[in-house]
Amino acid sequence: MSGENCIFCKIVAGQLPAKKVYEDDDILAFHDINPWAPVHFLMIPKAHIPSMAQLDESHQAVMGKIMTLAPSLALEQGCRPYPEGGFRVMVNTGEDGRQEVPHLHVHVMGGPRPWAKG
Ligand code: DGP
Repeated sequence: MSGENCIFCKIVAGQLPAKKVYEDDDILAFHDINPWAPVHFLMIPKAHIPSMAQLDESHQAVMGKIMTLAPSLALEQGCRPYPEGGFRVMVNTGEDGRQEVPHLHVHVMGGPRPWAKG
């Protein structure tokens, strides 16, 4: 399942380049092209889900995988350990949520402050 003209589906398909952080059959993580923080990567389901607003029970496993993997990837990518360090997780959803790319993605941001944004 892939969204026509979806840039993140194109990254999943290898049609657009990305600096990958993690990949398995269900999910992909890659560096954000416009980082807000010293560490800033995105975690996405490979299947095209437009946003968090479309989630239902069938997505519990893939979303659970993303949320439980995020802490170890954050540490691997250079976030400092909790509680002095930690990270910020953000899922922008829809126009009011300032979502720009209509393929569900979880931002994971961290590293020493100050950050460029956020
Ligand atoms: P959002 O506002 O939550 O939809 O943020 C989308 C993010 O996706 C934004 O921080 C920039 C990032 N982004 C957009 N296009 C690309 C791309 O082609 N490659 C990568 N790596 N990131 C992208």
